[in-house]
Amino acid sequence: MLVLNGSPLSTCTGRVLTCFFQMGLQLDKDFKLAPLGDFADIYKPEWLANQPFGQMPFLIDEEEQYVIFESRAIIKYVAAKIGSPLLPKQSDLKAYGIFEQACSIEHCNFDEPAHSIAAELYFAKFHGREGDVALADKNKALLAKRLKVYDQILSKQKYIAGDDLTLVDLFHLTYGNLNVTIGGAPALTDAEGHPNLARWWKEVTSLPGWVKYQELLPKN
Ligand SMILES: N[C@@H](CCC(=O)N[C@@H](CS)C(=O)NCC(=O)O)C(=O)O
Repeated sequence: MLVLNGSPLSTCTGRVLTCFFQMGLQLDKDFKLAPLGDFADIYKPEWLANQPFGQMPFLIDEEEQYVIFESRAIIKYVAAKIGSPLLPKQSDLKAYGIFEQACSIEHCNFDEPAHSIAAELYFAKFHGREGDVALADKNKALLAKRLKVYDQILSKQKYIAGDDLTLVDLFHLTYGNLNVTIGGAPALTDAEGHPNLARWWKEVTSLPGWVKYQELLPKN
């Protein structure tokens, strides 16, 4: 059994759940979710033994007696294990190369500012501090500039890694959605100013994996 340790409320655990569902994995049949008792659990020695940075999620593959952390690595590991077509094969050199390029784009050009905006405008209050609005504004401007490049890329291809949907498209969902909600990334839904980006965003937010993940979240 694959056991995912983390909270569905966390964006990184949500990224894994979204991709698991999109790959056709079923909760409690193909994998289990081991939710946290308390958020502070991630700082305890038992957690740190599996995720030494004190973050969620991590995955235990009981069959292989193997532990892996980092949401994107967990997803790629499981995709390779089950042979998901959402992960290009290394033998398809060009598809593999552009997929890895897209993974770096997502992590460095998208997630970095998107994460920082969310940290200031949303997560700060959970850590008992005021969000730094000036820092959020700086990152909003940076993300806006980068999303213009996304719009150009998506004018030439359907998805971030070419004309086929891959896992990297789904990697964007949790932080993208949170940023749409808090006003961090208006370009994602701006069909007039960013038609290609908005077309892509509309499509990826309609994917069954994302819809199924949303169903796990509290309604409000
Ligand atoms: N790059 C890691 C980031 C993990 C991460 O930052 N997780 C957050 C929840 S989304 C967390 O555990 N934060 C608690 C903390 O850093 O104190 C991944 O993708 O798994």
